[in-house]
Amino acid sequence: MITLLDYGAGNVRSVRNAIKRLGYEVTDVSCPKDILCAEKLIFPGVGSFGLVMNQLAQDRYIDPLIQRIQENKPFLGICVALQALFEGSEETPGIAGLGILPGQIKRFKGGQLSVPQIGWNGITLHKQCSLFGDYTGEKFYFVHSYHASAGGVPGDWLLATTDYEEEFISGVCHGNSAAFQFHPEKSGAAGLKILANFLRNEEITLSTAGVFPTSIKTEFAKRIIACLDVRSNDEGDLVVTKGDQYDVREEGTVRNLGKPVDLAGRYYHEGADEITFLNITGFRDFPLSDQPMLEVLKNTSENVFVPLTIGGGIREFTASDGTSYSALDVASEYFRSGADKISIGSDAVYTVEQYLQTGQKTGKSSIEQISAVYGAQAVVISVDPRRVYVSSPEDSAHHVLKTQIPGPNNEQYCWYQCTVRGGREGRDIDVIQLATVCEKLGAGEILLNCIDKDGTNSGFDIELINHVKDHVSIPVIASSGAGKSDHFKEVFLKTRAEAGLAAGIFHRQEVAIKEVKQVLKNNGIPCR
Ligand code: 1PR
Repeated sequence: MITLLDYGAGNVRSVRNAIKRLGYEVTDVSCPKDILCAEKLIFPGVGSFGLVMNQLAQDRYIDPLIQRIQENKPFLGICVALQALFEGSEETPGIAGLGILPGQIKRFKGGQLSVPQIGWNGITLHKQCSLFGDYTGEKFYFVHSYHASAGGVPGDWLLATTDYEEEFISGVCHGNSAAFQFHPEKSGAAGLKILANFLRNEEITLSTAGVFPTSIKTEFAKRIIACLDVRSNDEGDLVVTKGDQYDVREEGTVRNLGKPVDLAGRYYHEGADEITFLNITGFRDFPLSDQPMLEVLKNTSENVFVPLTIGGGIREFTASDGTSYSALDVASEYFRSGADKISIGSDAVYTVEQYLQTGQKTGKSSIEQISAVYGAQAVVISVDPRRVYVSSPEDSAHHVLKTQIPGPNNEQYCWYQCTVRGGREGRDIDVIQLATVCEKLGAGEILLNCIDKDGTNSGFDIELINHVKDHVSIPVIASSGAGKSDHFKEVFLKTRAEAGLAAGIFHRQEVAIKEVKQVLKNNGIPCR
């Protein structure tokens, strides 16, 4: 029986699912005594440092946690739970951590690489640890803006470090207590192996016999994401569909490219680094009454151990019985059902329009509310822009760029207009306004679609991606237009996008994910 410290924030369903998948029962901590009595305790830290520490204090869990670790009882901390072992964090100054390890958690400075770090990275082991078995350089999934600096951790705790422009602590271990900055439950087979070793063995063993630190270079990987646009077809079944420039109907009927749970499972086994579901009719159907979509998420998270993003319909809503739901309520239900990140489309556009009128943050927008509770890294903005050609930069008040792809009347300039309601309605706001304000409001990542390119198989819109990347410091996912493996190579060689997303070529089995990865490897582009 494994005990889980779930204090109700974020996605702990995936940890639960991973434990169950490995054949163990899970019980929850319900009082301070459970922390001391648990045979094995897993603490999946989700949310901000302050939120975690305040919740632990409120539940009177701080002293038993410290006591458990001091008494050397099996303990595994994940992500913010590693950070909580330290004295405090720049994320929430003035709030004390558990103080088992010295020093403060710091924010990544950011430079060439985006903050948060979202994606797969390797580790350098500083000793042999039974949790890893024979480590041969597998990558693990990280998602964080704050980190413990390498150097400050006592040698008897130091287990693993990772480079992300600066070297940080990715693993600590002392006696039977271990904690990782990465998410084993989201790191595919490599992560499940760590969890299995923790669950199976009575004790964690450490040894410095051998050559340490290991010489394996840690390298941040470019992600390949499979995207599933989901909606009900005319028979009422939830299907994966795919449009051409957002038109998902063929001869009047909604294209059916397969069942969402089956396809997601297939992509996981084929090596997708992440899976995104977009509920493409979410703008008109209220997601919380869309139980089949929530079931899709729940069922997928039982079998898929890489990050899951879900978008569609994240906004406030008043149901027919008069009950009001905030965007945070909708997002929370998605997180509880297994999502690691949520993606906001139309509502982000309306939020930015309002912000541009006043220049004031209200704290009430979906982006701000969800980011405050779940962290910036959990909030993706899905942008649906289309090109608007102009003859000269003076012809528009928007962010205009000179393009190598002239317009129908040989125009040499264009700007990218944001749309809402699945591309049906253009708004007077450009992609740079949208991306920069969303970053300011607390978004952690941009999913950059392109209506002109969607479904065309003609390659990503390199100009658009560079245009956005030049204006934001959060990660950008390049989306729309992939037609062959070389398009991923092109996007990673010509832009600084952190991830490439595709739908049609994967659904139609024209290109396999492992083929894409092989092309990246052959061209020296790091990938998992
Ligand atoms: O506005 O918050 O309810 O979110 C709705 C979400 O649904 C948005 O993220 C929006 O992008 C998406 N969406 C709405 N309508 C459509 C449609 O296709 N009719 N799909 C749609 C957007 C675009 C990509 C696609 C890539 C790759 N799909 O996600 O997967 O373009 O395609 P490709 O590789 O085949 O070229 P809200």
